[in-house]
Amino acid sequence: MTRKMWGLIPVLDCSQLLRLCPSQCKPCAFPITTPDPRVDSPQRTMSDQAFVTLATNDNYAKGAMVLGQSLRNHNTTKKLVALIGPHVAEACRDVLHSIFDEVCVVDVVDSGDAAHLALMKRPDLGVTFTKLHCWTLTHYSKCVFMDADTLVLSNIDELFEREELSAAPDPGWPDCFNSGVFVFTPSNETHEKLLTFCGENGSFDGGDQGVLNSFFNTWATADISKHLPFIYNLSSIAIYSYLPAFKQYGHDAKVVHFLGQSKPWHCSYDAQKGQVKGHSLSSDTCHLHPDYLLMWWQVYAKSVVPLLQQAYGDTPFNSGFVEASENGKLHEDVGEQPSHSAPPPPPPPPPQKATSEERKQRWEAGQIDYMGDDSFANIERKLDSFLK
Ligand SMILES: [Mn+2]
Repeated sequence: MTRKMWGLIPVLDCSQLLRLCPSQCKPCAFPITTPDPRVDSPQRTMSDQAFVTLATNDNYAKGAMVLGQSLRNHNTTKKLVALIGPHVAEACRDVLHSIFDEVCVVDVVDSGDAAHLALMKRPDLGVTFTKLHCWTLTHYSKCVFMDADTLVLSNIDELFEREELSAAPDPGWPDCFNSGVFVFTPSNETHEKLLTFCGENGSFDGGDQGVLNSFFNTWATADISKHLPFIYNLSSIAIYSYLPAFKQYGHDAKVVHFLGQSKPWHCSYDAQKGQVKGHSLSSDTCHLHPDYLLMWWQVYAKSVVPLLQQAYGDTPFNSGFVEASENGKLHEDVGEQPSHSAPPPPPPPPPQKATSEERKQRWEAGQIDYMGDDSFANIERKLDSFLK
């Protein structure tokens, strides 16, 4: 099989291989780039390919709604599929149905199949097994998986020109790919292999990214065309670790990934002022880039909240909005504690005025003062003075 043959020369990409081929055998390389004949007609291609996301609870469902809406806003021609866990509320499912073409409930615990067997061996990997379920969407010829904490900033349908498994480097360990955005080919065979692999080897990071990197373990070296540019999975954490690069290339970003513990839905939003507020006055969410955070909330406020209001009817739900009450003060609509109309106060100051050396040491130890000295605005100002 041609596939196997190419597998023996893993360090070369397609164009390098083509250069090595004598002209008469050039057609041999075609299987790599020629699309499957079944997907020749554009009509067929449209229904044959899908963006897929996953929501295991109502919060991630909100993320999935914003992601789906952002794909629609940028006129994708692909189908949209949401995999959901059994605990997602009925009203959220209704909203997902109005944004996505297909909503599939995945209950690995109840499935009684190979996935369930694998889960019994590794109960810690429940969400991972749910995510791996995307490989069973065999009525699509190719899919792009996107985490529910991603946001699309422009049309990215060109990703479907890539082959399995294409993904962008992880900012923390760039020889691993980040599994928040990846191109894959649905296949029951691959799904079974992944489950077996998972049951036998577990995951080195406790999640799907560890499993997928161990399984697709030639990603870092075999084929550069499977390395998606970083702009298809720009994590807000990476912005701070290499800010000059962000200033240089950030405006090309196509997908933002709100990686890490704090998510956009942990904040609240003042719709009147169009401002995002940190959750419970913590500085936790401050590493999320303010512009992208605002974009997420704008999509959510404009397109998702009306659908949620319709779906929930008279039942109260947490919209995440802060509203002006009669006395003119702001309060969160279902929040436990009132938020202040003034911006959150900075964290307690360090014992004495930190010298530039001390600040550098703290930065390198990961103690970043997002609200104060190391705030985005301050770093930007400093950079601008260097780059002038
Ligand atoms: Mn994520």
